[in-house]
Parts: sequence; structure tokens; C-alpha cells
Amino acid sequence: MRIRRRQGWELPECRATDEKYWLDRRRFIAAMGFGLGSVATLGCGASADGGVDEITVSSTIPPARPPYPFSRNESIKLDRAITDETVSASFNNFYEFTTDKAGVWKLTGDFETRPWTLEVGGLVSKPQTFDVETLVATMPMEERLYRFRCVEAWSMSVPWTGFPLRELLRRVEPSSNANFVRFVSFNRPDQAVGIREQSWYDWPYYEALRIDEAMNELTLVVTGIYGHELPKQHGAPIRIVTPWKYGYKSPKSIVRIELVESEPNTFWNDLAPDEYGFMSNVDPKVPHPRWSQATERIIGTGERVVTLPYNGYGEWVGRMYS
Ligand SMILES: Nc1nc2c(c(=O)[nH]1)N[C@H]1C(S)=C(S)[C@@H](COP(=O)(O)O)O[C@H]1N2
Ligand SMILES: [Mo]
Repeated sequence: MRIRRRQGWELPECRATDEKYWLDRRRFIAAMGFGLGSVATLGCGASADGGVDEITVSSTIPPARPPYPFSRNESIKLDRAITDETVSASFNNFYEFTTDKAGVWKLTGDFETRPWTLEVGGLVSKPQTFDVETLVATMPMEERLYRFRCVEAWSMSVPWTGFPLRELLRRVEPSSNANFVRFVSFNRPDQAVGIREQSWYDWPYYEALRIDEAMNELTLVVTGIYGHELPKQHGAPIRIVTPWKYGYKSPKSIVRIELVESEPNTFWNDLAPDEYGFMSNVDPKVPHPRWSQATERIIGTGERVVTLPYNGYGEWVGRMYS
């Protein structure tokens, strides 16, 4: 497979046109009989020199346009290098599309992420439906550099853009018996081949946090990454990020948040309760039944480093568990 690693500013010629144009063209090419599985890069029109340009992972990354970028919250420090954007954008867990991490970005073309609304309800006094664009325009948006640790023992470090979940929860006024916060991802078989073809999973993806975890200042509602809106493979247009927990506790492309009284079931805990608990805080001392969690591989560089308790965020979250 050939993926050209371009810089963000080194856009292919076709990227200058509307995203819709090349997506339509991609469908057209697929209809011509070149399946996505058979070609890693797809033509997207003649470039200035008369040659044929290619679809690369960079072409799936949205440009920085206002109101992005937002200013960085410098109080949260990162102890390692930021992962190259083309690396994180081409290595994703998003089973609604495929279980092949290197293939997600190639399969999100039909996924429509705009407009998008997020319903917040359950045990609250002011249930509301929010438009994502309105949230971006009205919430206290900021950029944060977070480490991100998958239970599969790989990690990345990226600049997320978003706002604390607690700011959203305050707007709906949780009831006193709201002990947990439940998240539900999108469920559109017509737009996501993994939902359509992997019927053995219990779609839509669902996750949850305790209310104190949801109110922790580190818990972020994320709409952007690397100073622009989220590309689809990272969970556009809106997702959750909890950096002290394994990656599966950070649900993507969410459509509903529900406040509930008792501990909700979660997608991975229901699938394999012996391997994936509800809490799932990063803990190097507790091995996964099939591998150690003591170290992690940093994607892009391949460097292997020691995994830290709470993924290094004990100072922020440790007191919730003592
Ligand atoms: N809806 C949904 N959310 C999801 C997943 C998924 O398959 N579906 N995978 C999870 C896992 S296992 C990880 S590691 C992260 C990956 O996020 P990234 O691709 O943006 O790095 O998303 C999490 N959120
Ligand atoms: Mo993960």
C-alpha cells in the first residue's frame, strides 16, 4: 500500500476544490470498478502539470478555517513530541468503518458529519439539543495537548480542540440522582460500512463515565484537532476525550448524552467483560489478559516508553479514586 506522507500545507491540487467534489469523484471511481480495497490511492483529477494527482490521507484533513484555531491552554503540559498529523489521521480505531486501523480514513467518504446535533437529556432539568456549530461558537473553546493511550499498547500525543464536558452539563442542570453520564455514537449503516457489514457488534457504540469523572476538568468534548475541525476518522464532528483512560472510553461521533442513575453498560465491557472494565483507567501494573500494559509504542516514531499510572494525569484525576 502506498500512502504519501505530505505535510499539511503540501496539499494535492484537487484539495483546492470543494471536498464534496472529490468525494463524488471517489464514488464515481469506485463505480468504475476500482474497489477501495484494491487501490490505496485514488485519482482526483488532472494537476497543473497535466499529471494525475492522488487521494492521500492529507486530502481527508480539513483545512484550518475560522473560528479555528483556538488558543492553547498552556497549563496542561506534554512531556513528549506531538504525533505527526498524517500518522494519527491514518491509524485509527473506528469500528463503524473497519477494524483495520490503517484503513479507516479511506472508508469515511460517505459519512455526513454536517449538520449535526447532539441531544443531552435524561436526569436533567433542562434537556436540550445542541447544534455542533453553535457549540463551537458559544462554548469556552481551547486547545489542549494530551497523551492518548489505547488499550492495545500504542499511544499518540495530539492537540485536541474542544471544551470541558462539565460546561455542557452545567447548561442542562443535572438532577441530584444523576450518577453516571452515558454517550451514544451515530448509527447509520448506509454511511458506515463497518456498521452495515459487521452485524455481530451491538451498534451504536456506547460508553459511559461516572458523574465525577464527567465533571473532571480533563474530560473534554472535542470538535477539533491540530488547529482545525476533526477529520472524520477521528470522530467528526464531536467526540469525548478522557486522557487518563484507555482510548475506548473516548467515544467518537456522538449523537446523544444521557444522565442516568445507575452504572450503564458499555460497548467493550459487554463484548469482553474479562478484558475491558467499566473504569478502564490506564494502569501499567494491571496487564490485559493477553498482553502487558507496562509499556507502550508511540505511533510514528515506533519508540517504546514506560506507561504511566493514569497515563500521567494522576495529579488531575487521582483524588477521584483514593
Ligand atoms: N464510536 C466509536 N468510538 C471509538 C471507537 C470506535 O470504534 N467507535 N474506538 C475507540 C478506541 S479503541 C480508540 S483507541 C479511540 C481512537 O481514536 P482516534 O482514532 O481518534 O485516535 O477511539 C475510541 N472511540
Ligand atoms: Mo483503543
